[in-house]
Amino acid sequence: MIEFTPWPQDQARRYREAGYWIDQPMTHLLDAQLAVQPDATAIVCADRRFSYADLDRLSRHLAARLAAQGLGHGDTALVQLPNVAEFFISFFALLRIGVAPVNALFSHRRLEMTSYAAQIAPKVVIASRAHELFADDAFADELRAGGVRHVLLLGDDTPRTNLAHWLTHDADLPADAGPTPADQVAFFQLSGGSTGTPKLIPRTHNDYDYSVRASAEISCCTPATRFLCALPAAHNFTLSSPGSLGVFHAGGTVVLAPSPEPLTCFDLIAREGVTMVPLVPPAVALWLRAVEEAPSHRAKLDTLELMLVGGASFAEAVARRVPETLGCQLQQVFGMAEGLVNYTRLGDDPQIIFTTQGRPISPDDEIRVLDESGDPVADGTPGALATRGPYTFRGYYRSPEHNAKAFDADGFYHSGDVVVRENGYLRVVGRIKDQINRGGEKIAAEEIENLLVRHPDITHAALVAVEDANLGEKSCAFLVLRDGAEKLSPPALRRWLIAQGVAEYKLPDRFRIVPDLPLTAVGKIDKRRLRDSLAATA
Ligand code: J2J
Repeated sequence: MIEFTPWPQDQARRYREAGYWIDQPMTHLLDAQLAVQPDATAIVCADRRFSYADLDRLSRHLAARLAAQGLGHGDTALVQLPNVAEFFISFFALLRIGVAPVNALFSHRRLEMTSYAAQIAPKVVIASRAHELFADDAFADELRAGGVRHVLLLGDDTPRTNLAHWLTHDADLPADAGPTPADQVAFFQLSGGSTGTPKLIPRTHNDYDYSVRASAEISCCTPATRFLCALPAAHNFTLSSPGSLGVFHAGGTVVLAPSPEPLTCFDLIAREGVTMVPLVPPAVALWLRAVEEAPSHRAKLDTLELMLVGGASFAEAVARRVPETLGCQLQQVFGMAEGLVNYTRLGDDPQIIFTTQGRPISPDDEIRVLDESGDPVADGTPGALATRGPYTFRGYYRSPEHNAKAFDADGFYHSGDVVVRENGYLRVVGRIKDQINRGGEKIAAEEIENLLVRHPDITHAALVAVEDANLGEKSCAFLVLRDGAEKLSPPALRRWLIAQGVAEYKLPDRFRIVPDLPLTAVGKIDKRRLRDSLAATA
């Protein structure tokens, strides 16, 4: 069994009675489609099409082969795949035999992957030869030496380790293989984080499945939904809000795109009759610009009905251009891999849709907006968001110290967001967590600061957000150098950081060498002053 912090019994009972937790493993979502429309298309991946029956069959083949190797309940997997059908095949295969995956992003590199592996000690790693880490065998060998039993690689030449080989039929699933119980961990989500090591979020079948089913209803997914998955498929937004899983639940089709680059996406939308797409704000800006510069593109978007926008703050003026320029409805989403997801509803007044980030999925999502001393603020006043509910987790994986800070005595998770609540709707107006939101990609300041001070010439480092017209925010590293150190150039610093194996989106966009870092009255680094100093010199 994989450890996690359970919900208190009275709340778990309440969530069952209300019909949120249905005590079914998430694989039920595929089983249901297999029963009613096995031949409907579940996934379009470049020139390949997978029916629900294909998805079921291939995931069973992989599950059976892994089960034959002795993998099952209590085991974990580390998966790193781009937006390809094999991501979903692997996901369902692992769920089928009760192996809990961490789905790393394709942009993650050695540091992130080794941190995840160290935390979960995976028995199997599923990755791609197309990723630099797996282009040769060095990292796979390192993983094996660390206890990983199987490394399966998309695009490998050797049958034994080629993922494609593992998708072929070998034996049927053993009768005693099956998913973990629905109230246990199904898989781990990744936290955007604000701490030194990337944290993992255990998600149970019951809680995640509820968020998926309810989201599919809120976004009106149906068998006719054709969903463009252009953001990383593993991200909580793309996976569950309503995400590919919500679309599978409704019996629709997921069309995979390698990235949100507008021209490729527009062609796919036209070719596949895409109706729904989730995007982060900088991608929306690219799509708007592409259509404004070449209005003939607009015709390719004829079938597009709904664009979901979330992950980072979205300016009202840009929100208003979505229906005007792209000809589809807008739904704002404010969610987090830890749980709580808010949506504007499709029938909401346009003013609500353009100016708020929605209201919670569930009537049982409890929201508190708190002042600095932890007391509730009046509606309309900004405050820190705290929440608990039927799909908001109760603790990061094996992180008692951080959990003691992230949760209060009532089990409310403090997300670090500053929000304003009015009529039940939330607007995200700021942040108290030490994180940079670079166009939806989250960077934990502490992780990069810890890395920077490992440089022999750097004694202190502070990473802060800088406003950016395209990405919303970029990052700036303030550095104090060792006495007598040579001046470090930004390209040299970036090269050094890349050599440390950190994901590229986490590289500071700017560097400032300073004689010292300003401190607050209590002796913490005064990041506000650092940010202000940037604004003053911008
Ligand atoms: C401002 N900030 C937002 C929004 C998230 C759906 C949508 C997004 C995520 C996600 C997700 C925001 N406006 N509309 O998991 O299911 C910032 C907040 C939040 C953090 C969570 C989903 N939507 N944010 O972005 O775990 O700061 O999830 O706490 O990556 O993103 O980040 P993440």
